Parts: sequence; C-alpha cells; structure tokens
Amino acid sequence: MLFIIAIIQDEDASRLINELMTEGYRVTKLATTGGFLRAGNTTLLVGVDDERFQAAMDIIEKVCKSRKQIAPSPSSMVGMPGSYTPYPIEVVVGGATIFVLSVDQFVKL
Ligand code: 2BA
Repeated sequence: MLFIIAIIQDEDASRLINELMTEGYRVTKLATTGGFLRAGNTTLLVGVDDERFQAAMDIIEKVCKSRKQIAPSPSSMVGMPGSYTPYPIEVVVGGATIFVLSVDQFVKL
C-alpha cells in the first residue's frame, strides 16, 4: 500500500475529491496553509493499493491546474535592516505537490 499526500489548490479540491471517490478511492481532506503565500490550500491524504496508485495519480494530474498568483514579497524580507520596499511578485502555483510514502501497516479497528 502507498500513501499519497497531495497539496493542491482549494479551487481544484471539490472536483478532485468527487473524481477520486467516484473511482472508489478513500480520501481525507485537510485545510492547510502554504508557508510562502500564507494562503489557504488543501491537502488530500489517500491510501491506495499499489496496483491502483498510477490511476489515482492520473486523476490528480488531470484535475489539478497550475495557476499564476500575485503575492506580496515574502514577509521574512520586510522590515529587516537593509531590506527594500515590498513589491508584488508573480508565482506559478502547481498543479499539485505530491509526496508518496510506503505504508508499513494499515489498521482499521
Ligand atoms: P506555498 O508555500 O504558499 O507556495 C506557493 C507557491 O509559491 C509555490 O507553488 C511556488 O511557486 C512559490 N514559492 C514557494 N516557496 C518559494 C520560495 N522560497 N521562493 C520563491 N517562490 C516560492 P508550489 O511549488 O506549487 O507549492 C504549492 C504549495 O505546496 C506550497 O504553498 C506549500 O503549501 C506546498 N509545498 C510545496 N513544496 C513543498 C515542500 N517541499 N514541502 C511541503 N510543502 C510544500
């Protein structure tokens, strides 16, 4: 069994959950916040059997779109000695950021 941790944009969450559930995957949704933009995003946890892993990845790839976002300069740079006036920057937010872990044990009590 494999464990997919997928950080996605809020706009894609509802459709992705629907598509995964329709195909029989089990999904847990977490409301999360990106450290860089300090904006909300969504993290999905999906435990899958090895043979169904690639199909789940295909669904995530199909649904999740990259988007450009305008963000203020990282707050860590503002107000520091010698720092410059904050200016907006454009970043491309994935798609999806995905971590895949091997599951040692899966227990339901
Ligand atoms: P955020 O940390 O809010 O980052 C949003 C977007 O800002 C990133 O999109 C990237 O385009 C840009 N960005 C992030 N850190 C940057 C930096 N130090 N300098 C310049 N630009 C930077 P994505 O790479 O698609 O990431 C989307 C979200 O996925 C992130 O939101 C974060 O919540 C998560 N994420 C990405 N990589 C991660 C990692 N290695 N570990 C944990 N979470 C990660």
